[in-house]
Amino acid sequence: MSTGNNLYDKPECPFCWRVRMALNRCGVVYNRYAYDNPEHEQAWHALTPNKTVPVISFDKLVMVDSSVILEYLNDVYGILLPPSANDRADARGIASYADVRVGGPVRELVFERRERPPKAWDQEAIARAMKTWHQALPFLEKALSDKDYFVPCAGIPDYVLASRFGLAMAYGMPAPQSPLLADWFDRMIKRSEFTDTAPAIVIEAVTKGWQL
Ligand SMILES: N[C@@H](CCC(=O)N[C@@H](CS)C(=O)NCC(=O)O)C(=O)O
Repeated sequence: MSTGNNLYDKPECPFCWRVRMALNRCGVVYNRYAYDNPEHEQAWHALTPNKTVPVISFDKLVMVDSSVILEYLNDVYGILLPPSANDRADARGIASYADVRVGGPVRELVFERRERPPKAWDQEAIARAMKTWHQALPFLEKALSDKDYFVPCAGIPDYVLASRFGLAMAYGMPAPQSPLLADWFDRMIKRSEFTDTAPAIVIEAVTKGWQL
């Protein structure tokens, strides 16, 4: 294991990707290791009681949960959440909703389609995921309202939702039936912290755009 800042991750994990976006935005330089690379697996394993990714070590400080890492980065750099306690509470509520209500159906779709031939897909499960996805979006549309981002200049809730939207797009979730959210995502995909850190499958999907 190298000294300094080390991130153990896997490219397509939405929890890892949001952390990469935040690290990029905060200008943190780090070594990135695939957690299942035999050269690094032992170091990763020794650091985490959870045996999940992302795991980050900033010298002696080790963090094993993406929410903890994001909050820490905001504590240090102060640019990922708004300054007022009330606005931060709103932002955390949006991030939590996005993870559960949008993340759930996207995860279901990804698990159904990833590395499986279309013949093996459970079409009922896919239809259910797509329905739940559409049902989850109006709350977020209302929360975004006329703002460009969920927090000024984009931050934690934007990265949490963008990690879910990016994978949704890559795995063929239908386009959001919300011009406000579609415009928000268009803004997100132009940001360097998104393009510099997105999984290859998302970059490929972004060049094609949402399929209807
Ligand atoms: N609450 C954790 C969840 C992390 C998580 O579930 N990561 C998944 C990958 S997306 C994982 O490591 N699963 C175990 C594995 O892939 O072996 C966090 O936010 O960091």
